Amino acid sequence: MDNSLITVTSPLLPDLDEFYGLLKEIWNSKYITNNGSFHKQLEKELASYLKVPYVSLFTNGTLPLITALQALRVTGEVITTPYSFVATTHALWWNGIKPVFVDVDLKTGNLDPNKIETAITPKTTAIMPVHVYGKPCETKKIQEIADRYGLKVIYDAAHAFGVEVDGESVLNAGDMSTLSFHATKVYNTIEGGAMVMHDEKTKQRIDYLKNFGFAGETTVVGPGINSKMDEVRAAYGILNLRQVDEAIAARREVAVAYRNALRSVEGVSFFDDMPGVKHNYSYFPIFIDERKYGMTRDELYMKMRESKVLGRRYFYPLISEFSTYRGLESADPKNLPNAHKMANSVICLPMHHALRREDIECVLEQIVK
Ligand code: T4K
Repeated sequence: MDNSLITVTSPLLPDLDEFYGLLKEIWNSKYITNNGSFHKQLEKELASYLKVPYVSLFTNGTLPLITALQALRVTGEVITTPYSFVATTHALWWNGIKPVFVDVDLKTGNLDPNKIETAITPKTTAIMPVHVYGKPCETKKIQEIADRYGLKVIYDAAHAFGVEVDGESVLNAGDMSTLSFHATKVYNTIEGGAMVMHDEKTKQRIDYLKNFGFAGETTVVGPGINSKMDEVRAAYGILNLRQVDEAIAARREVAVAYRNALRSVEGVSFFDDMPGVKHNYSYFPIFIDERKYGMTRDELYMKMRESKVLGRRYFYPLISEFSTYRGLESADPKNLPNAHKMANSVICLPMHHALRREDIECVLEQIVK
């Protein structure tokens, strides 16, 4: 990759010598996948770091979503957000479930709990919200609705690694939460992901399901899939966990610099930290009001690209605009005004631990007039 590019993100990489040391251990053991010792160690270390009872590692962040829906026997219709990465809704489709899109709250970009109830039908079995950009959903309100209607709640927490509300992990909300450890995330295992659950029995069932449903050599307890993380990526993950706090602190510095410079720019808005929340600064979205800013979002986006500043329009287009989902009744733009507003005005600025002062200045030069 061209080193002069300022990309939206850059992977957190473990020290190569340390990684080599762990690779040697793997080579010597000749045990390279299927719940090996590094896999077990990383599950324990993550549960402790994330302050959650149980973690099951996966090979990416999409398969735990698909598997959670299977494990909870979710069917019929599921209420979800259109303002996310397409994997969220694809997980429903792969389970033969009809997605029902509900609009988001402009204050956070997350599913608006006040709009959930009108979308519930006799076929609704679950709610699948996303903590978009790592900003916590209104989990209490969502749980109240779920309890009232007997619905499951599965959080796509792909962006919410380490996020806490009043000292408690946001990953403990709902029936299950799923994480992505893709290279582009705050914490990565190259490709990877995880599911967080509340009890040992559920963890056992998920561990069976991610290994074809095998519970022992000759017993298959259900139609499982293969979504196991191997030893090499688990070892890489163990090393990255040791430096993730430092990386998040560096991201915070970037967020502070962006906010200080952008607060006075007319037509540009962004999210501030939420009270009581431990953020992970996984993304830094800005929203362009073209009438006040004097330039459209896409004009600014292209201008940035020409100067080698590669922001991204996460999440444009909305999931509800992709051909697979566009025909759904709930995908009607009239049903999703806030989501459309956000998708049509967003640019995620470069945000990662390795941005230098001069990179931040270069990004800001494109935006501050
Ligand atoms: N749910 C949500 C809410 C999600 O956001 C995601 C994934 C998922 C579920 C599914 O999780 P996974 O199955 O992916 O684990 C990226 C990621 O591929 C995807 O993981 C992520 N969300 C999504 C928001 O972003 P792209 O297509 O935008 O990534 P890409 O390849 O264009 O990379 C973006 C930039 O990052 C590049 O311009 C340069 C930099 N980069 C990227 C890679 C891969 C690097 O510097 N090094 C790298 O190795 O999808």
